[in-house]
Amino acid sequence: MKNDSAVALDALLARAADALRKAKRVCVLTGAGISAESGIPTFRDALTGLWANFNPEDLATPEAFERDPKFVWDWYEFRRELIRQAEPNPGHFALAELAGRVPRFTLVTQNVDGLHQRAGSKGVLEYHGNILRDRCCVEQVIAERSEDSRHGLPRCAACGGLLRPDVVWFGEAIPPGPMLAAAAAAESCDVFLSIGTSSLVYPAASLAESALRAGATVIEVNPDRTDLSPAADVVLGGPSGLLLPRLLDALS
Ligand code: BJW
Ligand code: ZN
Repeated sequence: MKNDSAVALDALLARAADALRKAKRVCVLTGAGISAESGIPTFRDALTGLWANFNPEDLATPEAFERDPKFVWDWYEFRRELIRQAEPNPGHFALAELAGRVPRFTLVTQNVDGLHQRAGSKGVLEYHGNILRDRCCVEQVIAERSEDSRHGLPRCAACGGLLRPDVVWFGEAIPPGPMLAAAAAAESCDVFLSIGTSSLVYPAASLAESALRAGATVIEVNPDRTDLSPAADVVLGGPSGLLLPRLLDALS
């Protein structure tokens, strides 16, 4: 026999599935939590998070990079290696499958790890860039590394300028393409899913707020409560690698 909390979770999954069944447009926002079960640490976990021993301003800002590019690059190279060795988990695969089950589907990710694409998701809007690409600080374009930069700091093959990871740091603008497409999807969706994000970082966190204002059903998937939880219509409390496949099952 199922205990009370299992019955309550079944009822929440049924409500979420019902909203998805009726939806014409679905918008999904994912954060670091969806990749946690692939072995990639989240940012804000006090013990295991990527910033557990650092101040974010010492690592993820243009000022930090200007001050000490080697220190910042070392952190990114360490994370790139972790990401290259990681595999998408059932949460990523469930979202790739969900795309085929609803008429219009937009997947916005704050993650820079490319795991949604590796799970088969198409047209992913990379809100905070992609850690595996290099960008030239001089030309501001995606760039190849020069041959002779294997030992020191990575340099652009075309102009010799310093390279940086193609991600969005604090104080930097979101790339306009993903930003506009994500805003349009959030404002026009019937169902908005917020998965594995602490909902603390803006403007990404404002997407759920836009969806709420526009009258969408907002579903949150997260083992912990967030600032979004009180406003969400359905809160599925648990890991996305477990709950998203169950949501798909409830849909069929
Ligand atoms: C699980 C799980 C499991 C665990 N299953 N879940 C308005 C108000 C206040 C501040 C601002 C504002 N507007 C802008 C700001 C400033 C700033 C900001 O938001 N600061 C806040 C900290 C207050 N924003 C910016 O600076 C942004 N830029 C900007 O606004 O520019 C303006 C501008 C305009 C025009 C010209 C110039 C400028 C840029 C933000 C960039 C964020 N960048 C980072 C780093 C990316 C590169 C890298 O990876 O190194 O993005 S910071 C970091 O946070 C990363 C993430 O994408 C982002 C969000 O984190 P996320 O994904 O939510 O992770 P966590 O760790 O916080 O949460 C994980 C969650 O998963 C938890 O809830 C767990 O419970 C859960 N979980 N296991 C499901 N198995
Ligand atoms: Zn260059």
